[in-house]
Amino acid sequence: MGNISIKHYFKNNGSGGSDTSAHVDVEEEDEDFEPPKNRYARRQSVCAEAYNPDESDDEEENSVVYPKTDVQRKRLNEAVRNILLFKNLDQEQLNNVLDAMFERKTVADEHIIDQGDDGDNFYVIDRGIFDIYVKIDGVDKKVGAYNNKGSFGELALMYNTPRAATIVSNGEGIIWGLDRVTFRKIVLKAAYLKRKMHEALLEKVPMLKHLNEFERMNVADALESRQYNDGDVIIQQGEEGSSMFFIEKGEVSVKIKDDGGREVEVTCLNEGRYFGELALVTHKPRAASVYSKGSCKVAALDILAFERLLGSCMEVMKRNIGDYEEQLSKLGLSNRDLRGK
Ligand code: 1OR
Repeated sequence: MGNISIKHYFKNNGSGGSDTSAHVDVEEEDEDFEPPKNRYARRQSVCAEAYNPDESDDEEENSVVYPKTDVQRKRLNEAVRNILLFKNLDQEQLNNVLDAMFERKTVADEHIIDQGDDGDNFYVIDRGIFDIYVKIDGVDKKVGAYNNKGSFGELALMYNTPRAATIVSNGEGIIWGLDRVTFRKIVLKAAYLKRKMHEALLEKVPMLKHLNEFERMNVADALESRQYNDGDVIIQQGEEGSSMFFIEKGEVSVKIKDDGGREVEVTCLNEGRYFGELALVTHKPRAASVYSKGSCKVAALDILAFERLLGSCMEVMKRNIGDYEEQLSKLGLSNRDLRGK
């Protein structure tokens, strides 16, 4: 068990050429990743050439398409399912990326990447064990291994730096490669645009006004967009809470069951408003159900990121419980206990 943390630096496109490097922490949860058991197990901070889509020289080149059988496509879909960097892609972008990926069978002791080389491809693991070596005092030391899932090779492509580690196939395996140009043109650009969009959304949220730029950026990167259609349930009253939500587009309806079990609309929320924080603050079941009104798009922040990144907003959120209680009382539902321990 373990996780890989990679700090990304994107360049802010300030019009006056100001270079305020943005900083974000992307985490890829990978249950089968064995973390290195030494001082290098700590979070990595990588500060190198920043990504700036306006300066991207890769734009005009078209991606190659590697035809795949249905079986290959299925395996590839499965392999990329939990790759965090791909979560920012819309369906068309994902299809283009999958088209451009090529299958590579590996044999025992094959070096997929050598530390110090230039970056060519990003790799997603289909199956097999891949050992990670890093030069320490000039000697290759094994610092971890990927076990049948995960991805590697993104750092050199993101920052135009030499490969930071050596990756060796431990036995036979299968990986899917994605060339540098397509990786930068589609994957990196989508991650950059997602951050910008979510930062703009978070700036509109008064509760977050005392987060500094760096904190807001980390929240922006932790958000995951979700699309809902009219009537879809986003939150079900009584369930355990695992995320809070910021409304990116559209409206939601918040409903509470009255004492007869009938649902009563207590409020409607629109763009820039948030919901779903109460259960995360109080550690009690969801106090209301939330439905999409028409189509809506929300940005979800999971409970772990919530606790890690929004600690400083907790007091504001606790104070808001008073407002909820007031609303309930107006609806004659004041017997509800919203507050947790
Ligand atoms: P890359 O393009 O630099 C080597 O090519 C890849 O190995 C790298 O991207 C990462 O995807 C992957 N430090 C640096 N790169 C690592 C590490 C790592 N682990 C996996 N890669 N570690 C720090 C060791 C000093 C291990 C951290 C858990």
